[in-house]
Amino acid sequence: MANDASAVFDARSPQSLADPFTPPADSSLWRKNFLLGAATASYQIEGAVAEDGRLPSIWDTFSATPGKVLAGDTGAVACDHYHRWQEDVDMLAGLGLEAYRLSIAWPRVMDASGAPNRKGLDFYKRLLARLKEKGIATSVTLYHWDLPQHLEDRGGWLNRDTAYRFADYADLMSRELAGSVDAWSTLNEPWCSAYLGYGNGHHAPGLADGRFATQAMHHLLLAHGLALPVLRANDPASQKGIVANMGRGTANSDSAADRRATYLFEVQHNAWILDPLLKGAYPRDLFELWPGTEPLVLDGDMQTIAAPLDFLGVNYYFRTNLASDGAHGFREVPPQGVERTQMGWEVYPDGLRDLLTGFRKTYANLPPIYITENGMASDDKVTDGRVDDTQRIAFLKRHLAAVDQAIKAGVDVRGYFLWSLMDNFEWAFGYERRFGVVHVDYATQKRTIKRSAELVAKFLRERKART
Ligand code: IFM
Repeated sequence: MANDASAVFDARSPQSLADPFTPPADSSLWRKNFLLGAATASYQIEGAVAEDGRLPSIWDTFSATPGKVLAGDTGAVACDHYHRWQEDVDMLAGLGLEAYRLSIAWPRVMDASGAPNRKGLDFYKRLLARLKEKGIATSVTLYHWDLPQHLEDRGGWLNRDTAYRFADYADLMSRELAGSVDAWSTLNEPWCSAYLGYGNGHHAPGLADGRFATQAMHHLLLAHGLALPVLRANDPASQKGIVANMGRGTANSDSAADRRATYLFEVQHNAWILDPLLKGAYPRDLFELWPGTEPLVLDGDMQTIAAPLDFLGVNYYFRTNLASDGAHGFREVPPQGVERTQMGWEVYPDGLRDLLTGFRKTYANLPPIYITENGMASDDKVTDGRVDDTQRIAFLKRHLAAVDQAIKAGVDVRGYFLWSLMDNFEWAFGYERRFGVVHVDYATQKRTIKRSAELVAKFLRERKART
């Protein structure tokens, strides 16, 4: 296998000049059953935070707290998708995207007593019906970080009861939306909810204690495990899974200490989530890294968490280069002279391939995989009505080549979702960081299709024409 996924893209070749995106003829991406779509999340695009009975979420509270989000941005208006959803679905369809991954705002669809909020539910019913009408497959995430604030007021993910409230929410949603969802994901990126939300405080609710992080993770995973059988019972025809952000570590040197540090980094980012889901136990090395943080686990919890999955959603963005910290942990050693994105994240497509092939070796029961997020932020500007996002085009091409390599190495990858359909509220970075393949002018809410999206659309048209 080539060592560098970028090797398949030679920017100087005549083919690349004509079309810097279209995958080579032998790429598995030409398979018509490889799903190509785009993803978003409720708080990042919907806006309308106080409309039609929506309750406050932890991100409303956090973003309203001075100093938490760049430039004091909030999701109050975001991309105004709550009002512009028809135009946005038309845009997805116009691009020929085959699938759309969206999330439901829990505080929009349930009141504090657990009763349904009909107006909020109707919004998602209309949206999903329209997607179906357009022939776009629907991948729905139940929890993409917007926990109702009233649940946080009772301890949030530190309170075991939140896991049971989540199962009630999953029950309501899967009864109401049965038949209109192709794939349900329980959680998006529990690592971020637990570690950034409760471990270091960079995300809502902004708490910072290592013991909180592991306990919050346990309750998140328990919530997932409790929701799965509910989803299966209410909506048997759909696929059920979970979405996790996975971290690729590389060792700064070949020393045993640096290799051990890299291993521990991946335990903290990947095995912390995948071991309970796929092996029914937390990795013991996690508690070597974070002594004294073992969560309270009740009898039966691990069996609940390890219920079989129909798919695993993998979100991938960059790698982290690591060395030993001289004690029992790791420290980051940022490589010099490498390509980076607007986030400062290194462009490293090989990491995606290596993670996928590594998971296949580690987990005998690895379910089929969807790349549920991959993409990059750049400081895109509209010039003469166009956005030429050259760096993103090469980024996407190279990461899709890495996916193709993983498939050829035997990993069952079924699809890929661009993060994101459109520029949106990038959490603690507000609106400055633009991840979309569609540009959003936040003053006018005008959407402008970027060159990357045009090229993805061109490829999809060509693929369709061949079948
Ligand atoms: O915008 C986020 C998304 O909500 C979760 N995954 C990572 C993306 C980029 O940071």
